[in-house]
Amino acid sequence: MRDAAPQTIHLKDYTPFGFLVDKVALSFRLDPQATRVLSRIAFRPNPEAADRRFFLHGEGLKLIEARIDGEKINPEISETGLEAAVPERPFIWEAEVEIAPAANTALEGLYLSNGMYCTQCEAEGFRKITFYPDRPDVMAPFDVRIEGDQPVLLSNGNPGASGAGFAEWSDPWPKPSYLFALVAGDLVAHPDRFVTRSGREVALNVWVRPEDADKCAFAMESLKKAMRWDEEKYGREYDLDVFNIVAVDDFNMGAMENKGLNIFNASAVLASPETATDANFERIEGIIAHEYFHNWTGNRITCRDWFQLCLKEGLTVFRDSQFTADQRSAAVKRIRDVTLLRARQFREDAGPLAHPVRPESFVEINNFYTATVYEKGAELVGMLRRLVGDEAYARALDLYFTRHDGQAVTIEDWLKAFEDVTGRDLTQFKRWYSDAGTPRLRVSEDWQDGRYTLSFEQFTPPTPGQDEKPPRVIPIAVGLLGPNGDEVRRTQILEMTEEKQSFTFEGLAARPVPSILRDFSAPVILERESGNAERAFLLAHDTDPFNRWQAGRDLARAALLAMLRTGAAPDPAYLDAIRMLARDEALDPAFRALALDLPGEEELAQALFDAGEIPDPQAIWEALERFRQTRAEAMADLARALYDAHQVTAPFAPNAAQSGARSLANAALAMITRLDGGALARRQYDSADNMTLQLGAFSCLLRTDRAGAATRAFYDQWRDERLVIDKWFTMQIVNARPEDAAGRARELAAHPDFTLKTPNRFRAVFGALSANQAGFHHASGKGYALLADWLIRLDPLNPQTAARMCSAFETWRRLDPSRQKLIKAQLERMLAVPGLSRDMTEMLTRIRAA
Ligand code: 0A1
Ligand code: ZN
Repeated sequence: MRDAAPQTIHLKDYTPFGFLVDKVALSFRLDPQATRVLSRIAFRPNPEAADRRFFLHGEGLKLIEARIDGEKINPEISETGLEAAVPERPFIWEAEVEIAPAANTALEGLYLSNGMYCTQCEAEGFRKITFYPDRPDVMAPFDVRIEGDQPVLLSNGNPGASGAGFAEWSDPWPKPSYLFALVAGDLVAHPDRFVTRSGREVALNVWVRPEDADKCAFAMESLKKAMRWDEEKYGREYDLDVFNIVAVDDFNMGAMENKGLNIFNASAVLASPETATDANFERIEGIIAHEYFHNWTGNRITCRDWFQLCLKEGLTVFRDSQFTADQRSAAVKRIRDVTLLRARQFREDAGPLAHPVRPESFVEINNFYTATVYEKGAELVGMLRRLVGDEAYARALDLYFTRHDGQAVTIEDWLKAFEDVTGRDLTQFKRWYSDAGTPRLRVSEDWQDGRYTLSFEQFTPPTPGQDEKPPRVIPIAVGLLGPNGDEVRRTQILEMTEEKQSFTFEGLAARPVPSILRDFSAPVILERESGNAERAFLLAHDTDPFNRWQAGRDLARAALLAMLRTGAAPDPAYLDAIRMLARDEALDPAFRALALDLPGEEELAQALFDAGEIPDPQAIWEALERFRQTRAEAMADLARALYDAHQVTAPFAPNAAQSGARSLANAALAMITRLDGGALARRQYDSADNMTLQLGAFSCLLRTDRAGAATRAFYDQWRDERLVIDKWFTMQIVNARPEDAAGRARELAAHPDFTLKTPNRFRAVFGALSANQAGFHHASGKGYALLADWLIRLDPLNPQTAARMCSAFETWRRLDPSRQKLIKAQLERMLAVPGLSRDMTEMLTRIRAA
């Protein structure tokens, strides 16, 4: 049976559930085809609720028996749940249901991954396990008993009795059902311990398949760092006797913060120097921290309803970014975050899928785990912190934690904590949560008699369902530099609240050069006419590392746009400036590597579109190629010197210093490969003792005539390491020439190692295809057709992952009529598939409506 007729859920319709839950007791008898789940739930009427209808969610469940206070009943069952008549007093609900984990390919609810039982309940997966009020504002303590012949049986909370074939768990902290978890399998532990600052001893474990036991140490170290950091920076301690992390191969997302039992996509936890890149290590550290931080921001204090998702996600992303900034380099982290925000969130905000950080309606909540909710949500927390200051931010968080511990709350509650601590009125700030779209900030300046005036004008383009956008509060961090490069005004936050507003600086000896939106103080698009001379000046002198990087980026972008518009050659101003920067030994190698990164195809396409032009993905790719080739030639000697100077001789460590050196060396290698045909890359490939260098060399070789041999060698070496084989799939497609990308993806989807069952593998091929912009948007339309074919195949098995990948089509309206027509045809074709999931239907309908 496929999904019921799609229904739109609205924020404004929220009502509390008619009953409170005092206790949940679950008992599982595991079996691949017929798992039995017994539930015993203590309900009592909710005095705050008007509606006493007793409806329990439930999907795909076979009800064996249901009882109220021991009396058998015959509830009315529909596709989405059941309804029963219940007493007007506390009562005990009991139900026994049967489910089939082996048949669950959607990876939501209880499923099997490589013979291991595991669960994913966020957002609405618990209803596929048993009948329950599956909504985040219903919180209860859970006791769980698992019966099965697997050696390891895990659930949330603290361990209780266990013996041959069974284990009991008890979670004293009231939690919503989306945080429930169960794992059963043949697993080994990588154990450790942590003593909290109040002296509580916590047993820590990373559970993996036996063959992965050597890839857990880094995750464990990251976990301990995160636990300490949350105590030191937020005063938050862990609250159970155990903390378990489990790695699973088949998982729709990165990881999940289930109380005391985090379940991770294997790619977000397993790492060894030979198999994981520096970027993988950094991602693992960040995700481990993210899930751990949810223990307070998400679990102890959770969301009233799914519209409030950003309450836990925006805040937790903000916290994990702070953590990474503290562990590594704050500047590098900020640059990476903003690059991602612009590539994903700005793109989302500018297209048919644009939605507010707190959406007002949805059909399928799984479609709203987006860059807007997560990344823009985190930016809003950062802006709040800037506006109130660090000290008030800390007090507001303390108030939020004490006031709402154990509750399911809203964005209003969150903002109220800030209002109460600071006395500020945050009504206008709240627009950031309700209004979609990226504000544009136009800047002009004036210099007269020692008075320097910056004038700003804000404007947010319309987004689906929202035409009018009143002005927002925008914290604009500004510093001023004097003509000799000295900073004459330190960073200050200009608080813009009007549509147009000016700020004047007095008493300056000479006309300054402004550094605007330092540290990217607000998620806006800055529109400013400034020349290359000024950009080069800021690149050389700005004290704000983010804006220094931005100046280089602006130079490159202006040069690339000029090439695209006039066929000009790459601008020598850029080449001079970048040579100087690359050579500057005072600068962190990681920063220099980031400065060598060019604006991506997405950024250039959107810039052209914003200027009223039609971006041609092929032309953009060609311009970037030409630019890279010219730059490689202009930097030939320097590239070799950089390469030699950044060879790491110390034993491998995935820390910021070594990974910075390796990324600069790999950036240099990419330039050198354009000139030496891959000779040096081949040497690096052969001698590499870690995946960062091996993969860096491999991706270079893929662009040379040594590609075939390298591809075979890489596969032969790594055929038994599934996470490395994912990279092998991806690399071949992202490095393919535009005309070859779809063909390569088609071949790889026919490879015996390809499977629809593992989202990582599906994304390794089709995520890579959509990342190869010129390849995906090849004028023939073959990229579009191929992706549509495979989404149609994936949808019946895993609608969630299929739906997420529809966003590859979200930019269609900015393309030329011919490509638009090709995409439209694929959208129609997919929408016409009988029984298409609610997930895909919602995504495709929204995209098509553009
Ligand atoms: N809450 C998790 C992400 C997550 C969301 C949904 C999932 O299944 C639909 C799985 C994980 C996080 O923020 O890490
Ligand atoms: Zn999260």
